[in-house]
Amino acid sequence: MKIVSVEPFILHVPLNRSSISDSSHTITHWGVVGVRLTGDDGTAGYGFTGTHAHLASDRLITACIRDCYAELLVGEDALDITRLWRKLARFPAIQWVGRAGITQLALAAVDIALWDLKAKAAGMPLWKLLGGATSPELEAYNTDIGWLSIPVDQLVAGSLKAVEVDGYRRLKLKVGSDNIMTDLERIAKVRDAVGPAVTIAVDGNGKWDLPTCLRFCERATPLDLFWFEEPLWYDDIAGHAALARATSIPIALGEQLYHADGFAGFMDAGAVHYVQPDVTRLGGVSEYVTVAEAAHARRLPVVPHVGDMGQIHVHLAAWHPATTMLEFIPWIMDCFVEPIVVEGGTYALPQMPGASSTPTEEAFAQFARPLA
Ligand code: 0YR
Ligand code: MG
Repeated sequence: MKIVSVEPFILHVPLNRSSISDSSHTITHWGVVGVRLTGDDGTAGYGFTGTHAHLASDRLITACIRDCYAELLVGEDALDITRLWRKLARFPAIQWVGRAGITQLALAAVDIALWDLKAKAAGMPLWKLLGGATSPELEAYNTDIGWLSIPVDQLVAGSLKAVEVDGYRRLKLKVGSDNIMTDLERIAKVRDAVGPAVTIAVDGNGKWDLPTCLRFCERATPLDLFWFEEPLWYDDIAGHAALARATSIPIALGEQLYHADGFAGFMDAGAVHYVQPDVTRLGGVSEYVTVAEAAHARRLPVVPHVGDMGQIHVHLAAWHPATTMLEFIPWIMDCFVEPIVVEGGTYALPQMPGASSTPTEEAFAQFARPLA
């Protein structure tokens, strides 16, 4: 199937409340920044990365697709994904200015669109094409109840509702306040409310330094935290290794890493226990698989971060044997032809051909932003 057109797009989708904050970001919209690749038989493949809906930087991503990658794709066979990925990722002049950041996010959008096309051409959902589902049950953990911007009474009420009404058995709470006692009190109140059987992970989004994390972990240990995510600056392998040695709380990270090499560094240093690759940042499915396999070879669990809000990761998670749970944030699901479905705290398997990455016509009509 020859690629005949490469059309980037930007959608800015409003969140389910006016804004949310973690320790490092405050956002009002989620950015779905991607590309439609059309084959000569008329099939369209869609891929996208996830952003904080900042129009100027989103346009750098679509400009990279339009001005750098498009001419490398048009006329090529869309099914030769491995070769095409290398053609784009290793194109000397682009690699020189890129390799991480904008060019890698743009590459992820293209690669996911290629996999969507391939799965559509094969007439099966991506998880089936990759090898079939191995998780008997893909558990969802709820991040959307736990933003740092949620006042503590609402945090407790939302956690209780997620457990008692919606059936979640796993929650994640944001931490990273100026005073660790604020965070400890918030977690303790949730723990009191939901009881010992519900797992509670926390996510620092890279805000604190090592001494702060050490103090926090010592005081948080009785709260039985499932993991401490991004406790320190994203690339600090030695710091995470030191923290991992000092605490019994498992370390999770990976959402800000661009390559398998970074993951290998953390794993070799014993600095990560829950490995969190994100296909929308790693340049696409092939690099994601490299990370998942490297983790699996070390028998570490893989729990992807959902820059795509789970649309594509549900396929990767259902397929890959190192993954038995997946983050859930319900921000953009209404924008897709086949939205993710979570019931009773469990993800449903997608059934339509493709990667569940096709936005609806209504989503384009409502949320598309101009590329220039
Ligand atoms: C909001 N999930 C995360 C969101 C999320 C961030 O800034 O992007 O909290 O990516 O850390 O685990
Ligand atoms: Mg996180």
